[in-house]
Amino acid sequence: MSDTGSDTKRKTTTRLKVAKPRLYKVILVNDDFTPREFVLVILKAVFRMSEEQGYNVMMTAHQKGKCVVAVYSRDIAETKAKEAIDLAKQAGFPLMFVTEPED
Ligand code: NFA
Repeated sequence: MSDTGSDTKRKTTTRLKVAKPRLYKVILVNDDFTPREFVLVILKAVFRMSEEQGYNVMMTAHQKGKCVVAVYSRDIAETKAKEAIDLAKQAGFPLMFVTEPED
């Protein structure tokens, strides 16, 4: 006799989709106090930007109020933003970075 009892029957349902982890933008916020050259140092050191990339991001924030620096997993985005803010604070500047999820 065939046995289809619950003790031997296997579960065959599968999940069709697993949500992808959301990515987060790190955004540089302009202020009136942090020197341009210091912003550039931070962008190069923390976000591994070239002189040219860093200059363009710094100037965009300077002129428009803010600029997306890069996109990372939530953990990396928050860690890098905090590192950058802490370095600025140690140097006596109010430089600010914020993170927000990508659409
Ligand atoms: N606005 C700052 C200045 O004129 C430079 C700056 C750029 C600060 C981008 C913060 C972000 N010294």
